[in-house]
Amino acid sequence: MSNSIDTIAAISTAPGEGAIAVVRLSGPASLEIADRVFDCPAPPPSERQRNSFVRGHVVHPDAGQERKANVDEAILLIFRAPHSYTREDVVEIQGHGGTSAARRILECVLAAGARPADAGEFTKRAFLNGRIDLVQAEAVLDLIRARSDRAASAAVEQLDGALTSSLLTIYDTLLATQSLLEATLDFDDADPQPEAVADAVRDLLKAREGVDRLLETWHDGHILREGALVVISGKPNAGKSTLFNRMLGKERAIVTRHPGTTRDTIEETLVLNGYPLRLVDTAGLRDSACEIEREGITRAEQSLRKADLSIYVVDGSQALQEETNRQIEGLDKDHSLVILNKSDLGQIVTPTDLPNIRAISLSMMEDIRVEQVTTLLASLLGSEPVPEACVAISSRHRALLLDSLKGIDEAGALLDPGKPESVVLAANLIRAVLEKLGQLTGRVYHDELLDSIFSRFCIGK
Ligand SMILES: Nc1nc2c(ncn2[C@@H]2O[C@H](COP(=O)(O)OP(=O)(O)OP(=O)(O)O)[C@@H](O)[C@H]2O)c(=O)[nH]1
Ligand SMILES: [Mg+2]
Repeated sequence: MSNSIDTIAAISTAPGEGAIAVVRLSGPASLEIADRVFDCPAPPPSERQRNSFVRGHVVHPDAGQERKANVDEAILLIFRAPHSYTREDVVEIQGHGGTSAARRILECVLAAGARPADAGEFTKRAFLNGRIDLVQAEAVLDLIRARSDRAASAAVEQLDGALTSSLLTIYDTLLATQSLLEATLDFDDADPQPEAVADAVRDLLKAREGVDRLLETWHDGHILREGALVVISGKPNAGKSTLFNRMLGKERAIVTRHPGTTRDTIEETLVLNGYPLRLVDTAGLRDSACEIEREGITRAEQSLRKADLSIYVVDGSQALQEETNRQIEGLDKDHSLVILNKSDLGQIVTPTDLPNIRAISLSMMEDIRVEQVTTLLASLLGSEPVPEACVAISSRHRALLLDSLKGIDEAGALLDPGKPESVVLAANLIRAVLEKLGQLTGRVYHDELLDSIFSRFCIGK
C-alpha cells in the first residue's frame, strides 16, 4: 500500500507555549519505534489495535532498563495502515506543551530510528499513497493558512473534493471525446463519421463550459488565499490615515494636521465580511522636494498598481484641484471608491460631482460612517455570499485551466468531418489537455511540481 521505506517524525503542533504538543510518526517502523520509546502497561503499542490510545511515559531508547529516563508523561495514539492520515502506520504522541517537552520526545523517536520529516512530508505521503489528490493536498495548506471563516470554508470544500469532482467531470468528458474521435478514425475506409464529430464538438463545448465556470472562481480564490490588497491613497492631509485607523479600530498610523505626515506605506490585516483584507495606508500624492517624501510617494504608487481595490480620499470641503481630478480619472472605476471627507467643514464637492465613479461624502470627525465604507468595500469585492459548496481555484489551477481552455478551443476549431487529418490533430490536442488536467489533480506529476507544492507546508503537516 505505502511506497515509503523510512519512518518520519516531526513535532506537529505550533511552537510556543500550549497545553499539549504532538509528535507524529509515519512509516513502516512507527509502531516498533513506539515500543522502544513508550513505557506503558502491557500490551506494547505494536500489539494494540488500530484507533486506540494508551497513557504512559516517553523514555529515551538508549537509557538502561534499570534507570529509564522519564522524558514526559504522554498519551500515545495508534493508527494502523491504511486507516491513517498518510495511509501508513502512524503514531501520535501527545505530551506536555512548550518547546522543550516536545523537542525531547522528538529526540527520543529519532534516536529510536525515525528520520526528521521534511516540510509537508506527511501530506505528501497521503498524496503519494493515493489518499488525497493534489488539489486536496493544496487545500490542507489553504486551511492551515486561512485567515477568515470564508477562506477556511472554501478550503474545507476543496479538501472534501468539491474541486476534484468538477475536474473529474471535465476530464471524463474529454476522455470520452478523445476515445470517440480515435475510434472514428480507426475506420480505415472512410472519412470520420459526421455524427461522431458532431458529438465530439458538443462534448468539447460542455467541457469548455466546465473550465470556464472554474476560471470564474479565481478572483474569489485569490482574495480568499492571499487577501484583497486595499490601498488608501489621495492628496496629503485628506484624512487617509484617519480612515485607516478607524477601519482597524486602533491608532496605528500617525495623524497630524501637517500635510505629508505619512511617509512609508503601512500594512495591516483585517477581516471584512469573511474576506481577509490587507489594508495599506500610503503617503499623500504630491510633488515634493523632500527625498524621503518622494520615496514614500513612489512606494504609494507601487502599492496602488498592485491593489485589488483602492480607496481614494479627498478633502471634500475644498474645491477639487486639477491634479486631484486627474488622479480620480486615473482610477479603475470598477475597483475604486472615492471618499469625500471632512463634510463637517462644508461640502464643496459632492458625489454628484463625480458621476463616473462610486463616491460617498462623510466626516471622520463627527459621524464616523466607517461602516458605510466597509459595506461598499464588501460590495466591490463582489461579496455575494459564497455558496456552501464553493470552489475557488488558485493561481496554479488557473494557469493550467487557461492552457486547457486554449487547447479545447483549438481542438474545436479543427473538428471537421471532411478533414480526417484535422480530426487527428484535434484528438492530439485533447490528449494534451487531458495531461494538463492530470497535472492539476496530480494524476500526472513530476518531482519539481511536488517540491514546489509541499515545500510551502510547515514541518509536521
Ligand atoms: N474636520 C475634519 N478633520 C479631519 C477629518 N478627517 C481627518 N481630519 C484631520 O485632517 C488632518 C489630516 O489627517 P490625516 O489622517 O493625517 O491625513 P492623511 O491623508 O493621512 O495625510 P498625510 O499622511 O499627510 O498624507 C488631521 O488633523 C485629521 O484630524 C474630517 O473628517 N474632518
Ligand atoms: Mg497619513
